[in-house]
Amino acid sequence: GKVRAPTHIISTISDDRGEEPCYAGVPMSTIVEQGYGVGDVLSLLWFKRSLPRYCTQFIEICIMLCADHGPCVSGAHNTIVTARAGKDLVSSLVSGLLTIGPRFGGAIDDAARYFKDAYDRGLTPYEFVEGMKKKGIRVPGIGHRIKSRDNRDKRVELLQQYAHTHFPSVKYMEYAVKVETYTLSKANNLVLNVDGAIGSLFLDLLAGSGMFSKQEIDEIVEIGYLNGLFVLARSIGLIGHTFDQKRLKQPLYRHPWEDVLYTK
Ligand code: Q5B
Repeated sequence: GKVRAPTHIISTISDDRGEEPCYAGVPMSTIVEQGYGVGDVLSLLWFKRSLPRYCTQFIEICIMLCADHGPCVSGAHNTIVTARAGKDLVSSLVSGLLTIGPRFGGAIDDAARYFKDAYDRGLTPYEFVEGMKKKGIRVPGIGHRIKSRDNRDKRVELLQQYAHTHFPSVKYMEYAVKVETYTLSKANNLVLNVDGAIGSLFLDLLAGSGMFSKQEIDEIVEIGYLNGLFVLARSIGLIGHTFDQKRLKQPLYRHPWEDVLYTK
């Protein structure tokens, strides 16, 4: 009989061999004709399934809310400096993306991991936060440079409002809010930040939608899908900053001497 040579690549999310490309088995004509949105496409390509409308709308809200946060944040700053050095779009974009990590925008996966572990183990916020402190780990999803108890992050409020209205359960988000109440008793800026809000609410989406098995949820959290939301979203803003600098014909950036402490 025929012997199939072993393939070098296995792929399960998309197929371009037929008349039209398919995302997780859904043909492009269906995607266009049925009015799928970016949230639906992301669900097909990342989770290999169609999710209910309230979930895909939540994903789209995350993308819109995280698309940009001004020129002063780490990512935009890198992109602006790179664009002003005369570099191309892709270089400017990736230079901004490379700042996304545990301190900036890339705390969503760890927030989901730690909040899930703490909630599932029944830890009180006190036990959780003090346990993290003993280990010398900052609580991912908590703290912000400019947001505080008196200057709340509107993005977090909008996500919470949406989830309260549409999600069947918000147990992880409520736990994150209890953690925030405790951390705010320590310092004014230890608020639940946008990473923490998305991390905890995505746990609620995964657990409450009935679309994922427990094993699948554990795998998603372990692999770490959720920083991808910030990377995807912020790419929109970083591309915008690149075009902005080019349009403004901004010269090479040089940081002022006065703003550097030269010391031995
Ligand atoms: N302390 C975000 O710190 C920041 C603590 C903490 C326990 C914490 C910090 C942090 C976890 C990572 C995280 C996402 C670095 C942030 C984002 C997107 C963004 C960005 C934008 C956008 C801010 C002062 C004292 C120290 C610390 C203690 C701080 N955080 N303790 N758990 N989580 N958070 N990142 O203000 O005793 O003096 O040593 O790492 O969730 O990135 O808009 O800018 O859309 O672009 O620099 O919103 O919170 O404070 O480092 O001087 O710390 O607070 O141990 O205590 P800061 P520091 P002590 S959202």
